[in-house]
Amino acid sequence: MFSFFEKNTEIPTADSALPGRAQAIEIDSVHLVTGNPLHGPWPEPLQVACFGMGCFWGIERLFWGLDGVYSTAVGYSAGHTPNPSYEEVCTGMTGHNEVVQVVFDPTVISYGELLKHFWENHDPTQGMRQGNDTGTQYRSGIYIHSEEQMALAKQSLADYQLTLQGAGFAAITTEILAAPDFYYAEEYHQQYLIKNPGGYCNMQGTGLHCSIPSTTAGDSVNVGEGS
Ligand code: MHO
Repeated sequence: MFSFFEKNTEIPTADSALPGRAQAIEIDSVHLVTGNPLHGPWPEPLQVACFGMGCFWGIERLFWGLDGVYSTAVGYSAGHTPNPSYEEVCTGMTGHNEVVQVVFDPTVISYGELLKHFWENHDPTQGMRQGNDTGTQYRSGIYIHSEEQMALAKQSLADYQLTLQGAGFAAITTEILAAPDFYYAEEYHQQYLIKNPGGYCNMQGTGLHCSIPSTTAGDSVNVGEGS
């Protein structure tokens, strides 16, 4: 549909972004794979992580398959437009990224382990693109929910940058932001690859190993400072 045009590679300003709407998209309440709720509030000790790694269909499947992951959902985040539609996100005029919200039990899988899966399953050096998918909605992003997540994200970025550099890759373009609003994507996008077995999956890593980050107690970081 957009093949004759260069897809937008600049995030619009809040003023130039599409206006969106107050009404949230309604989606089913139960995850088709885990059987758990798609919406919070989440019982203790569950925590929330959020990642942008390109087209969200394959990325959601990656995370729902991990031990300790309670629920996942796909949505739009890190842009300006409230409650956007997929078509609006595809215009590049919402500023949103395609993201996966991961609800996990940290006593079974750590945030550091989720980060390892994040880095190893996409190419974080591609800017406003992931493989064949081009545009600001395919950028690499980590949207953190706590200072601990921020510290681990920054540490793992620095470590993985060295690994990538050693293999001849360019600089990491991943954005690390204090979790912006998360808007659920339309029902047909939720657990898409269960509804459409054999459907499009553009998940491709660099093939380079990432070690699991660990922070020392007392690390002090500024949430929202960026990477
Ligand atoms: N190239 C894919 C991307 C889908 S994804 C949800 C398509 O246009 O169908 O961005």
